[in-house]
Amino acid sequence: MADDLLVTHEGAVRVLTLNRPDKLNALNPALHEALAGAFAAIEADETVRAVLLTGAGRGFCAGADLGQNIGGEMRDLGASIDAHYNPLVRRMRGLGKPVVAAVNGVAAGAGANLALAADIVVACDSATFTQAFIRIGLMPDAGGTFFLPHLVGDARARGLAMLGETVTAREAAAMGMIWRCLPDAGFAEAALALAATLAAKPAQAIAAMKVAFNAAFTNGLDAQLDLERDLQRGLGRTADFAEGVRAFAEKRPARFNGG
Ligand code: T3D
Repeated sequence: MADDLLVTHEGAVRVLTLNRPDKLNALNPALHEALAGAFAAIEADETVRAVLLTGAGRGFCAGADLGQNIGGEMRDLGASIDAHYNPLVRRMRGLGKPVVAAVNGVAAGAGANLALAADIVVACDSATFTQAFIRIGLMPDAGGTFFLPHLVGDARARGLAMLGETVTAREAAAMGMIWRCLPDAGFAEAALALAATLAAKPAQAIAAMKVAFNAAFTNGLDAQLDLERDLQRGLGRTADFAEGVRAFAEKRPARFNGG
């Protein structure tokens, strides 16, 4: 259903709101299709400079919809991961624009890892994160076993995954799982302001950073130094770099246009 995902435009920010609040925005095939379509449109639209992903109601996302016969004997979870979860995570990480996850409530299972696939994760005080998979006999997917050790270290990653305990947004911020925990009051506005701030940054520099940070997960230092050199060489030829240096010399705020 088209309404499973609300797509709105706030200046240069495309806001994607998971909208199945009675199911804590659990992911079903229709919602996955809508997300895939929305991200494809964002990729193609030069006017979109940042993405804000959030949830309607009291949840961010409770992972896979368990009402869709997910435990059925004949269900191939690998096929569903291939069709939906892995392309979504790859798309978010590969997108040359910043993605902010605004975790407005419960984030469980693949819902938690969907948030961690964003570039910057903020969560409100009352939000929680649960690697709920173990509770139903599964292991983390949607990049969880990749993102978690990098974010919080191997020891905590294993504890979170194997015990399936819930951590508060404050705890998540303290252990480096997310960027910041923000007050409940005014959370949506604060998250949008953060996305708008990112949208106003030099777009090519942000895109280059995504390439570099993605590669850093697998590169050694030498390869990473070479990659930084190549990316910076490209950025040194951009209009935004010229404008940034000019603005510095003229002691005024820079006006970046993405060029
Ligand atoms: O093929 C594939 O798709 C494989 C991929 C798998 C990836 C995964 O994500 S596996 C993990 C799936 N998610 C979970 O196991 C989490 C299930 N949900 C919960 O454990 C709890 O709901 C929460 C801890 C997230 C929140 O608990 P609470 O007490 O705040 O809320 P609740 O009362 O449990 O849930 C509220 C409603 O949302 C409720 O519906 P009702 O009874 O009011 O009609 C509940 O059934 C529904 N809901 C919550 N999570 C899901 C869900 N409905 C469908 N699917 C869900 N995942």
